[in-house]
Amino acid sequence: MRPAEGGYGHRSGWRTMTRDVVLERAQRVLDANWTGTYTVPASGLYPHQWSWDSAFIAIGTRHTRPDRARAEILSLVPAQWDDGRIPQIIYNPTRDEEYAPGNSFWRSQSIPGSGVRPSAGFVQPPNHAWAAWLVHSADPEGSASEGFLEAIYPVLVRWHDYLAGPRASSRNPTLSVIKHPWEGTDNSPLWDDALSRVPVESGTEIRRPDLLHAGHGERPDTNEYRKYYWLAERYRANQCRDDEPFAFEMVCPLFNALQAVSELALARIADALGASSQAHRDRAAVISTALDSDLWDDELGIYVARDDVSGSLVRKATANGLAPLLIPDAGHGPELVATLLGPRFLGGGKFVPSYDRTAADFDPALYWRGPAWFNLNWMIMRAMQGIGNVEAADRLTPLFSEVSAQGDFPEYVDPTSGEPRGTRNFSWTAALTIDALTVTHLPPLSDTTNAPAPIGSYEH
Ligand code: 2M8
Repeated sequence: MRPAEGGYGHRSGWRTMTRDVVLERAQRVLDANWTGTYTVPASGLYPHQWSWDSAFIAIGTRHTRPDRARAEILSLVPAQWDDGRIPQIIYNPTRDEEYAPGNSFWRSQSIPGSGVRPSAGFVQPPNHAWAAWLVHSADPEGSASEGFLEAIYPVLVRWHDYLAGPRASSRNPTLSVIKHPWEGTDNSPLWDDALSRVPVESGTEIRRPDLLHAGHGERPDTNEYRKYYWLAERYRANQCRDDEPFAFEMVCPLFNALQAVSELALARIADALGASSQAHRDRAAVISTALDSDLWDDELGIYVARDDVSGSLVRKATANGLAPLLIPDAGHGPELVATLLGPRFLGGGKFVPSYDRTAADFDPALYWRGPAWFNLNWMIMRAMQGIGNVEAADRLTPLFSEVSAQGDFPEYVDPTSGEPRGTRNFSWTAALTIDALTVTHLPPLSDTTNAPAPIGSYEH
C-alpha cells in the first residue's frame, strides 16, 4: 500500500509503521515470490532464479524460514557447471517468453559441461559462501540435521576455484574479472569506457519486457542492450569458455571484495566441518592486498575498477568501491570511511548512492548510475557496525525500518528522497529488511564468540 501524500521520509506514515508490520509485509513479499524451491527476485520483471539475489534472499529468510533459506542456497547446486561456475540466471523454461535473454538465447544444455538446469553462461558476484555461513549460523541445529554445510561446502569451493582459475585477471591473477555488465551492477559508469569499444549492434532482436515494470528513465536504454547482447552473443559463440581473451574483462572492487569475504566464510565453514581452513584465509588476505595494490585510488579515496583489456584504471567513485569496507582489517579503512561520509556519498544526502553524487552524469533514478540499492546499503551498514561506527550505520537504518516498506519494497530508491524506483515487491529488499530489523550486527567472520544481539523494538 502506497502512502497517500507527503515527501518520502517526512510523512506521518513513516512513524506509525511498527517493526512488526514492516516484518510481516516483508515476509509476505518473500512468500509470494517463493516458487517452492527458490525465490524469484520479482514476480513480474524477473521470473527466474538469479544467483546473487538468492544469496541475499537467504540472508533474510534465515531468520524466519531457515529451512527455506537452506533450500534456496542448495537449489543453486544442480545448476553448477563442470568448471565450477554458479550461473547468473537459472531458468524456469515455462516462463521463457517473460524475460530476455531467456533460455532460448543461451541454450545452455547444448553447451558441454553446463549444469543440469538450464542457465545463462555468465556469473554474478560471489556472496554465496557468506550467505551459506550466515544461514548456518542462524539455525546450527537444523543445518546440522540436514547436513547443510557438508552438502554446500564442496560446491562453493569449486565455485571459488573457478573464479581464481578461469576468471583470474591476466594482469594480476589474484583478482578475478567480470566478463559482462550483467555480472552484477549492470549499467554502472565503471563499464562505460570498456563499452565504448563495443558496437551498437547485435544479431538478436532486442525485446524490452523490463520497460513494462519500471518507470521512464529507470533502466538502461536500447542501445546499451544492443551492446550487452553483442557481448553475450560472442561469449555464447565460444560456448562460454574463458580460454581466450574477451572483449570485456573488468576487475570490479565489489566482486573481489565479496570474493574475499566469502573466502573468510569458507574458512569458517571448513572449521565447522573439521576441514583445513588456512588456504581460504590466505586467499582472502591476498585478494585484500591486491585490492590495495591494484585498485586503490588515493586521490578519490576509494577503490576503483580496472579495465583488464586496456590495463587502465577507471577513476570513478561508485558504491562498488566502498565494498572493501566489508573485509575485516582492510587497508585504507579510515580513508574509505571518510569518503563514505563525504560529499560523494552520505555527506550529500540520506542514503548511499550507487554512484558519486558530485559526478556530472550522476542520475538519482537510473539503475546503477545513482539510485540507492538496498543490498549495497545493507553491506555498508553491516560494515560500519562491524567496525563499531554506530553513527554511520544508524544513518542507513531508516532505509530498512521505513523506506523499504513505505515504497512497497522497491528495487532501488532515490538516494536523497527515498522515493521508490524500479520494480516493487523486490525480494532482496524485503529479505535484507528482515535481516536489518532482526539482528543488530553480523557475527564477525574472524571471531567465534560475538553473537549478534536481536533487535527488540523499533519505535519511531
Ligand atoms: C538486474 O540485472 C538483470 C540482469 O541480470 C537485468 O537488468 O535484467 C541487476 O540488478 C542484477 O544485479 C540482479 O541480480 C538482477 C535480478 O534482480 O536484476
